[in-house]
Amino acid sequence: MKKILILTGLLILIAMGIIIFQFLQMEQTKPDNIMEEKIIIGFSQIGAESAWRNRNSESIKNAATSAGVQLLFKDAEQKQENQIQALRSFIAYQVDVIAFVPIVETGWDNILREARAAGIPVLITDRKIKTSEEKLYAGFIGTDSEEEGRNAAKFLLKKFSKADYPDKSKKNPIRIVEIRGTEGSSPAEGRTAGFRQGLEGHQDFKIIYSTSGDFLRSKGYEIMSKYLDKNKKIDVIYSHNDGMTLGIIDAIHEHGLLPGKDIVIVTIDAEQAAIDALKKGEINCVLECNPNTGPDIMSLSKKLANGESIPRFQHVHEEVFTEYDDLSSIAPRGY
Ligand code: GZL
Repeated sequence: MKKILILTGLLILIAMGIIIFQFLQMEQTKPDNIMEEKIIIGFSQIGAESAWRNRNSESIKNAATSAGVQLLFKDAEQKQENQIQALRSFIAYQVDVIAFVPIVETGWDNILREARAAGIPVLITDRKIKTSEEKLYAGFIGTDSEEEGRNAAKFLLKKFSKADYPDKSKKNPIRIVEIRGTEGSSPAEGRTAGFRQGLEGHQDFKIIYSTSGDFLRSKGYEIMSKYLDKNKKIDVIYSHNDGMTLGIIDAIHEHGLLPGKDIVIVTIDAEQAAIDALKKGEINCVLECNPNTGPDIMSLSKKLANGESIPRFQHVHEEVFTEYDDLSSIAPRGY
């Protein structure tokens, strides 16, 4: 009798163990048809000033769809006040995460304090900001504008040191015109500073004119057209984005000069039109600035929404394409 009772008890214990194990297994593999609450991200984009910006917006929207994130996307039409309004509306809506491209570096402290008071983490993307308190935002993901500027200088040092320079002699000084991006934006600041760092100690390079074209093709054309009306003695144009460069190339053609030959051209972004011009010999160096940050923004935002920390600064991978490369191997740019 006693043996039967012990055996029965053992069988009950084994059965209970199997049931508990199966229950735990079920928790681990929750059927994916159970709707997880969607993370809500408020995203403020600066506008649509260039092909690069449009590609960046497309990358973010596509990534949000793939990640199953609810994206509140607002276009600021190039105005900081519209961005601040957008961020305030995201706070009122109590989004899980705020992400945005700061059109300029300064003027964000107050709205970031409001987000912090509301307990909403902020991810800065593409362009950087200057704040009085570093902890006002969780982290940054984007491109390294200073490195882009240094790489522009590095190409020129190579170009003008090579014996095959068109007029077979090294010009002295090498006269550089710089067309900068939006005043006060981190890419314009970084590309300006990095370029000068790269030319430091090379006295034969002289920046004879530098002005802002606001990353706009129309302004690149207008500035270069007016400059060439007065002075055609330029050896290099360093343009902070391909949009302005395409306008600059039009102006150079209209003034009877050959872009890429009479005037060496260095540009940043690597949109397809610039790569095509590089292949045609109208541009000499294209520095990639990677717009495809959507997937990274979504994975970082999900971490923030789950209360996890993220890297303070994350720079995306970028290539350098020059006239010395095998240009047939450049992958299509997608924009
Ligand atoms: C750079 C980005 C710049 C691009 C331009 O990170 O902010 O803005 O270089 C764009 O094409 O308008």
